[in-house]
Amino acid sequence: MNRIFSGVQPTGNLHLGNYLGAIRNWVGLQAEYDCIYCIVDLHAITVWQNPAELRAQTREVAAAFLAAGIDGRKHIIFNQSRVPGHAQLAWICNCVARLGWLNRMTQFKEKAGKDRENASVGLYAYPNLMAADILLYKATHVPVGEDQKQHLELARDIAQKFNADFGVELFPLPEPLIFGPATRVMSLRDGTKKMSKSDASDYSRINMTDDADAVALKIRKAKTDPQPLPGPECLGPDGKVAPEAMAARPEAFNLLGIYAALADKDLNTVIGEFAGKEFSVFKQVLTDLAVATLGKIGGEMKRLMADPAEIDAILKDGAERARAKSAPILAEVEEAVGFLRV
Ligand code: AQP
Repeated sequence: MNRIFSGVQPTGNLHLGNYLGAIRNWVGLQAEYDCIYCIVDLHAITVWQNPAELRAQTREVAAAFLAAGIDGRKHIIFNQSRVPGHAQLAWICNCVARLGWLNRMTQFKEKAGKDRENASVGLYAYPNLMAADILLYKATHVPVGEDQKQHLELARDIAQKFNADFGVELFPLPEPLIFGPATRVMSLRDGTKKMSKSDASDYSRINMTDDADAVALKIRKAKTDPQPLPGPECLGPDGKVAPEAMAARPEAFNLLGIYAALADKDLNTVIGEFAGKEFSVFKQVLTDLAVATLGKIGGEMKRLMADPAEIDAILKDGAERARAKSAPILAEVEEAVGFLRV
């Protein structure tokens, strides 16, 4: 059976982008794949995390997985630091990957910003750890948002170079799985920036645990423009929204994209449905749909987090099974590299 690996960082404020761009899609993959869903706490500490909050945030992500419908008994849910193989294989990936490859990673440039010299070495080497996460289980498919495509390419390059350097066919080349209309959910305050956990403004995102009033308020305050909603005239000859139309009204298309994803409809259908309508009307419909979808999940997350015993048991069991699955693969890697294993 093909195997999925994917992860979410426990960096707090899980939001609609994490849900529509990742977690929701992962739920649907369970029927077809052997799934390993990881709370990547080693990745999280590449930027400063308050230790007490990190623990709570780790449980929050586990709660989101479970509440969204991931089956932690049939598949695997665990936190990365419980399986030392991730760090061990990451070191080997550090020695396989080339500096030039990492220098091209756009996410490091964005996250390190102008203060590059002060960024952690971990943030720079982050893509190598991500490669190790995937390769440690010989995952064949990785569901990723647009923003992670470059890192997955790097994981493929590392797998290929490892196989070539050591003359083995050890790692399969992992394939990306990219999903529908809400692959990239943008900030509610600025349609050109992605919705993000670390945005200073809570009004930029809808959190998975926001209650109905908070969701309504954030959608009401979401940035728009003075024109009514766009219609089919915004579509280009290829039937997709023309790039100029998108660039001219990023907030409008972001909200339409969110609606399409929540309603499980094609973006063009949604554009046809709301063509020429006022934002006030559309925002009310969007609010009702967002509350109906997220309300149930957020409620279940709060229930699980109130008594973490259930979450902790799932994580403990998941980590044990992840260690068991990864151990023979790590042994094969060590054998290929030439580590003496007495
Ligand atoms: N805005 C988004 N739209 C669609 N998908 C998104 N993802 C994140 N933001 C969006 C997807 O969620 C998964 C988990 O992301 P992550 O925890 O690894 O961190 P990230 O991509 O760095 O997410 P954030 O929310 O922007 O966190 P910060 O602010 O900490 O950097 C991934 O599959 C990601 O694609």
